[in-house]
Amino acid sequence: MSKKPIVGIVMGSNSDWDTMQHAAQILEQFGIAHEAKVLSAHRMPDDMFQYAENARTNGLQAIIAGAGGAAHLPGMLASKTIVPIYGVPVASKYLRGEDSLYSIVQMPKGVPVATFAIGEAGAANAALHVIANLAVNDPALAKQLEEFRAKQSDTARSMNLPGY
Ligand code: RP5
Repeated sequence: MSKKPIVGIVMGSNSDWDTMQHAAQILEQFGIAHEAKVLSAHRMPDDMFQYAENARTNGLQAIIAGAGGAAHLPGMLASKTIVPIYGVPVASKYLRGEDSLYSIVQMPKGVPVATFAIGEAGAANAALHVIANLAVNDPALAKQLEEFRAKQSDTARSMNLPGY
């Protein structure tokens, strides 16, 4: 993307990319300038704080943060910036992402993280939610989102079941 990013997609490890790429694909599809990078809360905490501290001045309007296991990245970003954080629990090896979900969703009162479903649906929906928020003040984007939803409805309507 050559335009200055307005949405950041960050994740704890490149092993999260299989999941998080679904957020990137949606933003790409809607033509939203974004960046994607590994930013680990535990392995590179200073970088994480710097990213959060500079997010607003760098022009970010939303940050989609994915992590698995002890998934502290979304919450810690939220503690350092008022840019809205959209948390995506990545499925973990042993607890299949329930640990990630609980780590992200149970924020203390006053420091919110909008938390989505575990995995691919959560990543895609986080991006769609960012788009819905941007569309509030962007009629062209709102039209695009309406069209996306209408197409989805058509697909569901044309679904057939074997024998019916
Ligand atoms: C978390 O630990 C990452 O978000 C990832 O989901 C998980 C495992 O990371 P790797 O060991 O695969 O790098 O920090």
